[in-house]
Amino acid sequence: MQYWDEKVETIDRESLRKIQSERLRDTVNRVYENVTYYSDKMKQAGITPDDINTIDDLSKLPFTYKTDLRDNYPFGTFAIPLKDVVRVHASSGTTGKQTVVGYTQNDIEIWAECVARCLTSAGVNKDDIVHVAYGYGLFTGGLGLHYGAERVGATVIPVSGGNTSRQIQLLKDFEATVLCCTPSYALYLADEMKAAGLTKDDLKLRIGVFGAEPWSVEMRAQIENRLGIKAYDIYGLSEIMGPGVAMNCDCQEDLHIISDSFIAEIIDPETGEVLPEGSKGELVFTCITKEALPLIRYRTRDLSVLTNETCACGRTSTRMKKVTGRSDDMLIIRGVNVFPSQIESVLLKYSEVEPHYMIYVDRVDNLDIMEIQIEMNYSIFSDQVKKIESIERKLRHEIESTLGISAKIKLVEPNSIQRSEGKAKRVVDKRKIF
Ligand code: DLL
Repeated sequence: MQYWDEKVETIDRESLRKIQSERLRDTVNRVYENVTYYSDKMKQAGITPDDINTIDDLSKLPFTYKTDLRDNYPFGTFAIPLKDVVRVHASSGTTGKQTVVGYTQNDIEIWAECVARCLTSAGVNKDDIVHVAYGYGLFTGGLGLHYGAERVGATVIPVSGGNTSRQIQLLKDFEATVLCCTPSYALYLADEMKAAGLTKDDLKLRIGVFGAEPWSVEMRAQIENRLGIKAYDIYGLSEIMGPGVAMNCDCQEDLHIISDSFIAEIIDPETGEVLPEGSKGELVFTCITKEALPLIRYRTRDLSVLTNETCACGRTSTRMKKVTGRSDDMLIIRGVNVFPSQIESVLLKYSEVEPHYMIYVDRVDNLDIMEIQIEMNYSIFSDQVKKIESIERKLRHEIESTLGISAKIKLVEPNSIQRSEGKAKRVVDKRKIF
């Protein structure tokens, strides 16, 4: 069994709880002192840092939501002066605004350690050649895996996303042994390899590090089979750190959470009540080693199940089951997070259309596709096709630049989209992920 940091990874649970409690106390003190947003929220809840002694006191603390980051956009939730922030990343917000996250030098070091721990648990070592096809940039995927793989001492190929034929050429020529990308892109790569007349024997891949979107065990079997690799699930989210919050070990069962940096809870998404071990509910994370953005009880909206039983691999950390969905309406399309409200905010700018729309998502030849049907209003209904097409084009450009991915736009007749009496149903997701 390979460990990155055996002492911490196999620590007894009582000692782990002690470390978690100490770090929680320290974090709560820091945010109370340095982040007005947190001190206000704690005062409203009638608590001070003195009320938080062990991790059993965690549930006294208020939740943090994605909207809290948006309301304090861009840097209002940082717990340190901006001059000490060495890196910023961002992910989709629920409206036009990005959710901005920051890191100190120490945060970057710990992130690299977390990812190194994850990669090692999947069997990656310094002899590996790691092809990183997650996007580099504001998205945490590329740089997160990059620093972790370098920390392991592997040879990193920072390819970023896109240009599939070049990806295949590089995988072949540089003889990569580890592929890091979204699981759907791994299958798409397999399709394109086949089309180019290549088989898995033309590559040297042995391990896949796949995440950033939900995927099933059946999909894992398919990828493993087609690429001749063992495929591992890596989980994370920008707000908490990025990739490397949790990862499969060699058992490929659940995902080990880096429990000395992140405390996980499962709650009922409706009531907020903490649920007992083994229940399915929404994952909530508290960061206990972060300096720039130590979020407290962050509502991920991801649905999972936790267990504290020691794994067959010997690791004692809390484990989470594969994420099986969300408790909100966020979609992940080609690895990009999309909120229907982002589309709505674009539509509201156009007088020719109504904010009545339907999003159809499907997976065709292992590639996610999205069509958005939008109601035009009577002002253009009887116009020439040319005018309607020109509005479709404008909307396509603006929606693409807002979401970061392309979508087919189709304007439909006024009043043709079904109105709902309760919560509007705006998404039809035909991808059968689970
Ligand atoms: O997707 C970070 C990441 C990059 C994880 C590369 C793994 C690999 P965000 O863009 O902030 O960060 O999106 C976070 O993606 O709340 C989940 O809904 C989803 N997600 C991430 N990993 C997994 C996974 C990155 N392994 C959101 N399984 C999260 C299912 C995942 N969903």
